[in-house]
Amino acid sequence: MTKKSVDDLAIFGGEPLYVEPLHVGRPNIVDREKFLQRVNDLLDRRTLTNYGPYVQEFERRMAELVGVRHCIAVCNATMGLEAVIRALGLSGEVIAPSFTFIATAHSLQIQGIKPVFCDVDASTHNIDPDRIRECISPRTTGIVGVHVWGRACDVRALSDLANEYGLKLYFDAAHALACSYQGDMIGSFGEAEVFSFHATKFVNSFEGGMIATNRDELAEAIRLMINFGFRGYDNVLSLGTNGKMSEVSAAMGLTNLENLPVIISKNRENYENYRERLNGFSGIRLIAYDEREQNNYQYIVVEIDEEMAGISRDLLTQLFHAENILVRRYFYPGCHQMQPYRTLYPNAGLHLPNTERLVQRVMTLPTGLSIDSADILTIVDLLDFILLHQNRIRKMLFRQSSPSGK
Ligand code: T4K
Repeated sequence: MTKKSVDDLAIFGGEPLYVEPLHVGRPNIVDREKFLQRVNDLLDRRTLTNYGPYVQEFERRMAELVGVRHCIAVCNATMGLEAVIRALGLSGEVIAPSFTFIATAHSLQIQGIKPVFCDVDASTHNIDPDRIRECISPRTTGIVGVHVWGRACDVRALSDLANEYGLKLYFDAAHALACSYQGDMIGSFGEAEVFSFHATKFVNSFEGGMIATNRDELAEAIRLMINFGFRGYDNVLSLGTNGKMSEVSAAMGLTNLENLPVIISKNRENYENYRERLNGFSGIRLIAYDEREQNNYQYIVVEIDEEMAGISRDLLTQLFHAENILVRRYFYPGCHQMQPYRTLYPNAGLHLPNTERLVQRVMTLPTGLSIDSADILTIVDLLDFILLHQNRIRKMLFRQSSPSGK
């Protein structure tokens, strides 16, 4: 630990612990040689997009991994969600969590469908099936579950509810590649599930997404939709858009997918390292992964209990950022507090007590291939130092902010 006194903290003018920022979602880049070889191949072939061989291989490998009949590669997960929503014929209202990345809600609203925000379970962070019924109205056509942090939703309870009310159920599985629910791989549940391969995800294709489904007709409709509705040359069968994944993205995705075990093993090592070191910190709780399931461990998520820890998540974030350790407040402030939802549904927060509480408590910490045990030690030591000296830190911050400097 390099901080000897509170004055050494970067927020008070000390040297930041890191010169280059330490990120939560630094892209994992593995086997550069293999990737570049694939880039050379695709350049030689001059097939850059439009369902080329790498996209086909990527889809095939994903379908094998997930155990579904169809995997459809798309340019990003947001486009994937939009295509699923449209192909399912959803309209009116769809029940969605607010504790998620904004794309879950936007992919509905942009198609004129109201996301009706449902509260999450305080311990799983996932949509709470017990709160779904109160969100159902005559306009409800669907439910979207998000497997937040890769921890599976209560799929069974959600499926039962969807069946009972005749609603379509689909999943935003952006975080959940290579994770399982009761032993079965995520990707095979509901009507469809959508994975993300954004640069910040543990397996990336620069930008990219994959729709997984066992429904033949749905897959067919989505394939048409993401390719302008084309079936062969000069033959457009339906309304569509351009949601295709490029070959270079698929080359990156394939290369990273081949190295999935290496990345997961590093994520797990980091997770266990954090768990060991954070053990015993009052008011700081690292979320647990169910070890009976398959997990990708791509997020290191802590909940800060301000009363117990004595310090708020936001002050901690500020102190870490000053040190160039860019911890994140995912998913602050919650979709319902972002536009256009904040204006459209100003009272949504009244029904979301767990969400409101979580967005004030959650902090995600750096992990991935670029983080090693020395970084984790530095991060946890800094946390320890801050907690120990929090009273003095607050006093100094107060003095800094008061005009007289006293
Ligand atoms: N559903 C859920 C539940 C999601 O979490 C997401 C995406 C989606 C749907 C939509 O998937 P996509 O349509 O994106 O495929 C990031 C990602 O941009 C976003 O994809 C992700 N969720 C979300 C959880 O995190 P931010 O706000 O953290 O900012 P971003 O992308 O700038 O990345 C954070 C840091 O990582 C940067 O400060 C710098 C570093 N970074 C980032 C990129 C892109 C790099 O070092 N290199 C890079 O190339 O959103």
